[in-house]
Amino acid sequence: MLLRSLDPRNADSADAVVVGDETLSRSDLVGAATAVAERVAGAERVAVSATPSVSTVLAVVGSLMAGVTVVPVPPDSGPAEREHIVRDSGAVAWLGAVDADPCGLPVVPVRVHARSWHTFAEPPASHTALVLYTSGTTGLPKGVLLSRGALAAGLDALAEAWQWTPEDLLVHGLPLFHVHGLVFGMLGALRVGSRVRHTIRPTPDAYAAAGGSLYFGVPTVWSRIARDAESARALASARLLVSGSAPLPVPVFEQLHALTGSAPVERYGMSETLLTVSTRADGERRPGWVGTPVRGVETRLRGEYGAPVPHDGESIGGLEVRGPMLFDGYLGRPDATAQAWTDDGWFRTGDVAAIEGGGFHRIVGRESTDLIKTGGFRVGAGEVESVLLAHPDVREVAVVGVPDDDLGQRIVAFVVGERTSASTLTDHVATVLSVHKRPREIRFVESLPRNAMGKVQKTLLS
Ligand code: MCA
Ligand code: AMP
Repeated sequence: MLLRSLDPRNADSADAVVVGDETLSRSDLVGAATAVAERVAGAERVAVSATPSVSTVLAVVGSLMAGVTVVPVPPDSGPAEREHIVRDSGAVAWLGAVDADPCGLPVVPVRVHARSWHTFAEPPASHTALVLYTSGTTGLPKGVLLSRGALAAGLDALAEAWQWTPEDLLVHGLPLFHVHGLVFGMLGALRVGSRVRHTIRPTPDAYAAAGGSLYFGVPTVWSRIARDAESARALASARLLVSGSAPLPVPVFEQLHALTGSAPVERYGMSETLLTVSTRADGERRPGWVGTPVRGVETRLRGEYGAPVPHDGESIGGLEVRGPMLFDGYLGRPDATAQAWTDDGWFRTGDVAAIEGGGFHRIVGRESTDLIKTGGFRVGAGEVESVLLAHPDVREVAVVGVPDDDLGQRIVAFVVGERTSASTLTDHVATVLSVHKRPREIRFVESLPRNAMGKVQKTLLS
């Protein structure tokens, strides 16, 4: 059973899932999610506007019970991004409320107080549980197909690495439309059987007040906590503080260690691979390093033209992984799917790394400057550039990620064109794409640096 703790034979738990000020006992969750399952059973795929709410949890859990594939949609996505996700995924309905729908799909309500005790047969491990949309370097976001089997293997591997048990109280406030918040942070708790408390936003105050034993955050969350000594000290009683989705700066690691008395656990993952490398609850935690492969995962480094790179802790190469938690491909994109794997069956992460003889990994960066990580969100430069180019005041544009103390990288757009106000252009991006894809800065320039072939040299822009 994918969400093992929801087996009705298990003992109840009064506060199995808390989202903001909404609480579900385990039996509330099973009853209400089964009522959702009864309403959607038979549909192939449904879209969920994944607000941080109990309704989102019920929509996802109910669909998984009924063997219906879920397409989580960022609730702040603009009409063009939303339309792309809905059409590309083939979702046949919205499950739960949605603010605006450019596609006019029917809406199936999620009733928090409905109850059903019907039982559904467990769908096969090969069945697609989730289609998660994620940005590439160019073009529109692609749908990552994650099977039930991949989720189960991925969640068991991280539970083992972190000694995550039903005794834990997991706390986080991450978005429920990405792997980190939804898969690890919600489905993980429901598989392990620990309680989970979602704080709506991942603020230092909310984390400090939640009294968890296990906390998840992206580095931006941890650096904000490290700057708020009182909130950080309140986390001293937690068992594990886990950081991932982007590099955790070494000074933040050290401040957290000093303020809380425990060194954070760093781990590395991707929407396509779930979590593949992590430091362990019972192992070394080294600032700047993300640990060793989790159970079932193998990793290797490859140089240009596929030459092996030694695992000596110094040499860097393209990181390739394989394991039972990998995705099944990009929906409807056989070419992109084929390109993602090597001929001998390893997934190319697109990240550059070094691996020590003992198996410790250091993530050095991305192979392409066109994938930006801002506040832990993955944003394709090409996607933002296309939207800006469609604005009448923009003739040429280059979007880059510039180092930022708070966000890791911040999105900056270099624009050649009419010197319109910067907010006109950022607002334009937010009306088409998600809010976090807005450039933080627009810099108007006379021209973009290009090489002899006419290609923009992004490394000269910062
Ligand atoms: C944001 N704001 C802006 C702009 N962007 N205003 C003007 N121009 C902009 N370009 C607004 C916001 O709407 C917000 O307004 C206010 O500024 C503060 O925004 P921000 O600094 O972004 O803070 P935040 O909204 O608190 O966001 C920081 C965050 C967020 C909470 C850390 O970035 C976040 O939730 N990140 C998590 C991403 C994540 O889960 N990634 C996992 C991917 P207002 O206050 O009015 O709303 S999965 C993954 O990576 C793999 C699998 C893995 O390994 O985990
Ligand atoms: P996403 O698809 O949003 O899951 O983003 C995956 C990418 O996030 C990876 O390819 C890495 O570039 C980055 N990432 C995730 N975890 C870490 C980490 N611990 N350190 C450095 N980069 C990370």
